[in-house]
Amino acid sequence: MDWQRSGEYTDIIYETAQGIAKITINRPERHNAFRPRTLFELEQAFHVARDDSAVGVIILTGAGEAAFCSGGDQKIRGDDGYVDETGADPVADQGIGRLNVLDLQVQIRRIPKPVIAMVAGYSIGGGNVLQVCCDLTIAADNARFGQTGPKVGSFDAGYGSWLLAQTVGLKKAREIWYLCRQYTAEEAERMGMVNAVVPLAELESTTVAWAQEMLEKSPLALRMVKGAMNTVTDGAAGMQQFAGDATMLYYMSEEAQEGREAFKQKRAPEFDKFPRRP
Ligand code: 2NE
Repeated sequence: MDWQRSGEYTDIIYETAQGIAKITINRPERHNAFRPRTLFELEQAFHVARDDSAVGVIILTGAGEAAFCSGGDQKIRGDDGYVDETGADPVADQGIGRLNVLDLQVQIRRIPKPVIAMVAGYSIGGGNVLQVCCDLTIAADNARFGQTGPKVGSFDAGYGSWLLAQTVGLKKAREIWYLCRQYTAEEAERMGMVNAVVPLAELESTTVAWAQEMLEKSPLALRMVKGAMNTVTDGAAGMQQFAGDATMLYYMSEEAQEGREAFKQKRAPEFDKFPRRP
């Protein structure tokens, strides 16, 4: 793939090629642990990918072969969240403790395009929660999955526990969180936490092939199916997302456009010409 790099980032890399956006967490010296700045940049990159109508599928990955992501950067963890060094960035660095990975999890869940986690090496702690939030996961055979929260004085009692339980079942999710063990890629596949395991050398080509297969499908159909998977469990927020999609589709109909045109032309709308469907 001839990846084209764009954007000004320090902690991530944003690239696109042939309808795919690839977002790479680029802190390999810390096994791609994230700090607030990393998450602000990831949010920005996902926003760019969402807005780009040429992009149909998004890949989230980590730099290097040793880690996808090792969660929150414990070396900059303060007493009320993760704190960037002061001075480097006027927004991220205010000495304020943040847990802004939670915003990213919601963003991945709501973005109306499939997101694939491409996992080589460690997928640990908050990093594993991120891959759980992605629509699909392709793992290299060197991948290792696990939660560490109760070992390092942390937990993710939101998507990190509930969505994991929905994905692998309650008993297994409890085991993963209570024991803080690591699991191989094959074990993760058996428990339904990843879709496929491939040799490390084939990780990107396989992930791209899965993305290309989805790019051949109807974008609106994929959008609606993704939304539908979340509607029931996301309550009012899920309904609001689905209703927003329904509104978008209605706006695209001649019936809705007749209402708009009638208003602009200062006349009564002629809705009679549209069928009242059974
Ligand atoms: C991932 C793991 C198991 C790898 O172990 P190993 O032995 O292969 O590598 P090593 O030497 O531990 O790591 C390599 C370098 O990366 C740093 C290490 O400190 C080391 O650098 P040096 O100290 O040698 O300079 N590194 C790795 N992970 C880091 C991290 N998360 N923060 C800062 N530096 C990190 C092993 O490294 C490990 O267990 N890492 C910690 C995993 C972890 O506990 N993550 C946080 C969970 S809590 C969380 O993510 C969270 C949440 O629960 C709720 C909200 C938000 C976040």
